[in-house]
Amino acid sequence: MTNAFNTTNSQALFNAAKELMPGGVSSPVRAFKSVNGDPIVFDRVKGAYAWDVDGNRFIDYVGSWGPAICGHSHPEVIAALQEALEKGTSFGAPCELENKLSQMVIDAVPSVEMVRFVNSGTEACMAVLRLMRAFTGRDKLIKFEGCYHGHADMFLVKAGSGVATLGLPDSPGVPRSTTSNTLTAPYNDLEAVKELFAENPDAIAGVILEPIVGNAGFIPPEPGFLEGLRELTKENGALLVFDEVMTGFRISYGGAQERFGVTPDLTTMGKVIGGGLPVGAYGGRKDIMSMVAPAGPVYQAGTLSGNPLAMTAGIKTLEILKQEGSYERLEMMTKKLINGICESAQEAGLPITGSSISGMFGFYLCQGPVRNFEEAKQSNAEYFSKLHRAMLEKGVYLAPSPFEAGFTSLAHSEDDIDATIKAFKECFNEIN
Ligand code: HOZ
Repeated sequence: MTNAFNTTNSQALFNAAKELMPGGVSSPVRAFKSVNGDPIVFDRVKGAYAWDVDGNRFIDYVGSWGPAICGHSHPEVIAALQEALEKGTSFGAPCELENKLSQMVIDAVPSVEMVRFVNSGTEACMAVLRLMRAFTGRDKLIKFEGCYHGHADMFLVKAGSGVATLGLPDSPGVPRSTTSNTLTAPYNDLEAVKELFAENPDAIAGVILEPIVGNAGFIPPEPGFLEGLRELTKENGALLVFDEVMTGFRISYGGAQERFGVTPDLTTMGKVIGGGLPVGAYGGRKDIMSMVAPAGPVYQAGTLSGNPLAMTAGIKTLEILKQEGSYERLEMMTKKLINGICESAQEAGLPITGSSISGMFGFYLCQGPVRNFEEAKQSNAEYFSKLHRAMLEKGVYLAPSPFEAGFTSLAHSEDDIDATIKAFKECFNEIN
């Protein structure tokens, strides 16, 4: 951490970027719009840290929005990538590494009997929806308010992440005809889902959700919610899809479905399985996945899908995670962090509610409980904005939005956690 917080170079680069790219960025949330500031331009990342172009060092709790679970630029991942690079960056043809990563995913994730690799979580969710519809012969879909399944048209209804961060209404450019089949319910509300099934008999292809919400802040499922959805979908001949883009290989090696013991029909993944390179995947029951082209008629394709670099980074990352004690460490460190944050806020007389599961956490600056997106919106956005800036100045990089989960990694040390809690404590006492 440096003493003088100077962001001259970041500001100059961001000003130039605004003329070159919409909003100066390649993806909206990182533009810092909801925290009333200009973004920090990164220069390099290593372990638990990020350095900006002005030489400031930050303890990083964004972790490239999830993939950096082993710590940034893990030496084993980098070494494996360097070796793979010598053999070429993209084959556009089958490669052995795809078999290896597929097998690892199938062995790990309870619902996955077959898998298809794509290049992002958005792609995985788009493809899975087509597959749900083809398999059931139905068009309608249930999603939850504040859940985010990428930026494809049919999911941009009451979506989380950047849509929630920027307070956007459902996006212009999305035809009503595309979203008319998207039904929404509040998260953790089984009665609402029951009603939707009753109102739309034999019309709903399936239910998709983040088994732990990470795109409206951090909202765990209430006991019985996931189990209830499993029963309801079965009763109504619909499919259950877990979007584990954030939670896959993060909540446990087998994802949230392993942790909660509820097995969906299909699962989407991304982030961690790419080990920092662009990868998404979808998988599930063999009878459903066998409908995907060329095994079956449901079309989906991608030039760079399954490329050797992405497969290599994914394989190495999973190998590291599989080592004994990884998830226990993530659980323990993250719990210590969130407890420290909440206690510091309470000591300063601030309302707060927060929680963590494995290496994922979040807090809301309100009394709580927060069980759904409406309740998440009660968090004090103005205070969060000041807190975000003050934490940056103390060398801690938090997601620049109250509607994004935080991520820890195996590289975060006790000292990092202690330093972060100390910084929070100071900020809570300084900000009024
Ligand atoms: N979907 C990512 C967060 N959940 C995007 C972050 C960004 O805009 O940079």
